[in-house]
Amino acid sequence: MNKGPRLIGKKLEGVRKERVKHLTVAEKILANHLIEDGLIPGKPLALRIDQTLTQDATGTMAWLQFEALGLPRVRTKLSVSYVDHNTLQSGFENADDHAFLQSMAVKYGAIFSRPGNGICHQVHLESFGQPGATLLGSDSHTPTAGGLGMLAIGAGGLDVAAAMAGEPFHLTCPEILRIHLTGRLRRGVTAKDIILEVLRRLTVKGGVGKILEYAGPGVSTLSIPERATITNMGAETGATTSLFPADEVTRTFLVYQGRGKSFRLLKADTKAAYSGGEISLNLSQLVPLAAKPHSPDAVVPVSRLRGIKPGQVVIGSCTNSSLADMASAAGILAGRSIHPSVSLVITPGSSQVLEAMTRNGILAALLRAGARVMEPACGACIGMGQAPASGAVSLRTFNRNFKGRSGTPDAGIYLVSPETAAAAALQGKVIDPRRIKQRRKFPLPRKAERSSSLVVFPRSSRKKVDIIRGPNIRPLPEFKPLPEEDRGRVLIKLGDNVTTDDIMPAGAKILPLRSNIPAIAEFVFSGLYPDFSCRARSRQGGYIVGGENYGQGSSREHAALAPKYLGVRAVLAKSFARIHQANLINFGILPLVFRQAQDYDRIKSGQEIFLPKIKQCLSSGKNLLVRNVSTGEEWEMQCVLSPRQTEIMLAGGMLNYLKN
Ligand code: MIC
Ligand code: SF4
Repeated sequence: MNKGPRLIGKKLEGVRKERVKHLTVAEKILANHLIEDGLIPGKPLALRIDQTLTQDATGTMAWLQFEALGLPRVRTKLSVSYVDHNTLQSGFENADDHAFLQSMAVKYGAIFSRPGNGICHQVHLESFGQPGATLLGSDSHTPTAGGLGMLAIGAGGLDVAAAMAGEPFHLTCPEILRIHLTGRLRRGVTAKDIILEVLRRLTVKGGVGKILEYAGPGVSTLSIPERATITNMGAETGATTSLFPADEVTRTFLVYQGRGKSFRLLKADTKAAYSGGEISLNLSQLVPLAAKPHSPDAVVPVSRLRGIKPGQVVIGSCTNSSLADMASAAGILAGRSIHPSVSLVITPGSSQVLEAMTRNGILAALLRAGARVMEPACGACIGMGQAPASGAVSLRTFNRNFKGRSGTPDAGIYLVSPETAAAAALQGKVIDPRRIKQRRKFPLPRKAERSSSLVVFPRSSRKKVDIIRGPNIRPLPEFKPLPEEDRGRVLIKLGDNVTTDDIMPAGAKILPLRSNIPAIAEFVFSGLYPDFSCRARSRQGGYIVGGENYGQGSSREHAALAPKYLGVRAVLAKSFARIHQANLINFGILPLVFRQAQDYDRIKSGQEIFLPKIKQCLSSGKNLLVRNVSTGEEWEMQCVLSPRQTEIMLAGGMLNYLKN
């Protein structure tokens, strides 16, 4: 394996002189934003954050947390608060959240993107992303902006609140994996197939601890929306982020968006070394791919699914909702009608995309073909409407197909490109989209229309702003510092790759409770174990046991905060997903890692566990002793914390730590 720079010294000056000719794109941005510590893969890193992004489902908590820090204004160069997840207003809750978030943005100097303006990642790409800058977002698909050459990282709401307060973002320094692209995509093969191929090779945990940096001659053949599809869904590998260089294609996109001034050329140095190794991918050899239910890495060629009959096809989500995506679907569907057994749902990514679709005939072509067109929002991707029929197959251009996420527990969700989706909608069965030869070409505008009617910019005057706090906005729960020792029952024992959707399901019924922790806590693990919250309450909390990659998927801190509210004090797992592990620490839940597989086998659900000398072990960096009181067995577990994380744990969570 190609070992990259082990150390970029503590002093940035030293870095610049010594290594300036041999840096990767990611290293260049990291080096420009380092606050302290060196760039040593696996070691702690503190980064200056230029921009933040919050969305409504994670944002209400993030903004409550920011408010609790008592600052008069955000301290970033730019912070945007989006409303895109909870837009289905079937009760007062979501509307309450929207009003709260708008008043918070006005009061604290953030830009507010109103419901209907679009999905945060698509809008951020169009309107705010900047090559070479850093972006921290309370959504796991924040790396979408990496398509523009921005170092964009997903995190829990509390980390984003801290960044809005001007605090650095702390993370473990990732390795950099180079993905070397050669060749050019053939007709009918798309950027979605590139990222599905990356997922097939890396799996849902192959990116953990890494930045995926794209390079090679294939890069210049990809447009920005295509690059953004790839960096968006790189999140499914568990990667810290994904990143493209900023080149002439980037400049053209920014000029198209009327933001040419934001451009800055950014490329890796020829002799740059990649600490995480290299993968080569010849775009010319790719074929249309699909991820089968229920994991984004269950990837097979579309040709192997031939004949499967979907009841539903959905084109949209932050992965594939650009104008080009809409145009390619319309190209297949124009002048034709969808199959009578298919419901076709289209969700454009932003109001800019939707407006352009109305101008150049795409919208008319899709409507005439039989599409149901939704407002620009997350929608079906997060189970906010459009749940498929019982046992149905749904083909979606999304990034996640976890069981039950669609709102229908026994539906089978396949993740595909817009081309594959449109072809299936037409035929009523899965076919290789390359078989559709006749396509209509829609002219794309030379310049994007940038309406700002749905964007509220901060006021310059300091007029008093009242925060609108409807009954759905509940105060933040408070938590006590860590105890010296702890005893409790194992509430649940789980296998590998447990998702945050498993822990804290979303969907139209539960999402509106994101601002109300006592209410949402009732739904922890409700999809898999409906009695979990009762069990946790009756046992005054306890422990969760998990396998590998516990907490993969979303950045939702509710997957830590709600279990914490139910009294969960430690999660014992074989390994953790990055964002979830940080969220556990932020809310004072111990993330304990099994040192050997057989220790996992020593625990059963319901058994009693004792953890002695917790504080002492954490403070001295020692392993924690775990005693299974029910069997008398003892073993040690790791709790790998940076010195700062140790202080956060001891304080009982990040908010206590920051307030102190
Ligand atoms: C998701 O795609 O799972 C979400 C919903 O966007 C989450 C954020 C959330 O749970 O609010 C994410 O990706 O972080
Ligand atoms: Fe929204 Fe889906 Fe993207 Fe999450 S993955 S931000 S729910 S569109």
